[in-house]
Amino acid sequence: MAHTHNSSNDELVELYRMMFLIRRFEEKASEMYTRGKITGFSHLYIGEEAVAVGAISALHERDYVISSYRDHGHCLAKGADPNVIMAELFGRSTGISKGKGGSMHLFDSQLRFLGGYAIVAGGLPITVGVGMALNYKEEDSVVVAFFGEGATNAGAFHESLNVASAWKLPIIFICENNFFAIGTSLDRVAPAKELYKRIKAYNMPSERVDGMDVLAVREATATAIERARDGDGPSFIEAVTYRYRGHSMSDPDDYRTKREEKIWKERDPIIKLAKHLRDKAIISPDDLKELQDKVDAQVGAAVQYADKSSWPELEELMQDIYVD
Ligand SMILES: Cc1ncc(C[n+]2csc(CCOP(=O)(O)OP(=O)(O)O)c2C)c(N)n1
Repeated sequence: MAHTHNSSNDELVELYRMMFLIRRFEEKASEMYTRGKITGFSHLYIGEEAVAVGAISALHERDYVISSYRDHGHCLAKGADPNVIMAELFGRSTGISKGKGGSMHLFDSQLRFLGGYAIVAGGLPITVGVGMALNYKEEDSVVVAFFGEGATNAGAFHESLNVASAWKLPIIFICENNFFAIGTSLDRVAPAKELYKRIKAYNMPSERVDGMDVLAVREATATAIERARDGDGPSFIEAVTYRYRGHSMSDPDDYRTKREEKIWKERDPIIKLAKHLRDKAIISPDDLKELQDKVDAQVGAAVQYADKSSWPELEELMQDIYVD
């Protein structure tokens, strides 16, 4: 693995733990969906964990994160309690959005996790608004926006990048290029397939990184954050990755070959980091097993917590819609 010089052993173990937590959390959520405990839309992040964990690990607590509908991983990486995310997926009042948002609308302003947006590229103009507020208030925070490559063909994407660059807003745009927008491959809709090259037109730094390498993502994000904090404006990172599951729980995923899936799974970021930790004797096999067992117990407890939580009351239906 590349770039280990910037991370201490404890940090490496923490990167592993967080990716493993997201993977296990979503495997469990998928099981609960199949059992009818979770309903509605649900988009799993399995396979893409290194992007959220690498990028968010480079942030301070005071920094902001905005995601798309594929948001469980980003919210966990930003520090949300698995209990409240699972409760949200179950639609319970103890959920992070009081059970009224569901999978695509995780939100916690204190955590500085500002959604969860169901509209493709919908989070981007909001990210620009946050960036403007940060500059206006002269806050020393940055905002990171995550979105899929499908969003890069939306008008809102181009408007957002243009304004962000013209006004030197402290934003890191992270495109999770998993090559498919539902069943539409990037090849069919993009004349320029190396997305990061398109961004040169907005006069901001843009690069492509291996989104299956948590340390590569972390390092690229750290560089972009430094630039944003220095007042030099936004950056764009194209993280090349792959989702192992269908687009959403209702997608049969019949547009990709088994061979392609196998090739990507051989590059799994979690297995790769575990191997690195073991090979370099950063963690003993026993300690690794203990860490994994703890995560499994935590995910099991999240399901219990969600399942015994109450449903939102009918009176709550119209609450939290407008702010005074
Ligand atoms: C404006 C808009 N158009 C269409 C949709 C339906 N839709 C939901 S997800 C999606 C694909 C987006 O793919 P991508 O941006 O690559 O993200 P990924 O799902 O791969 O993470 C589409 C077309 C939508 N939610 N919003």
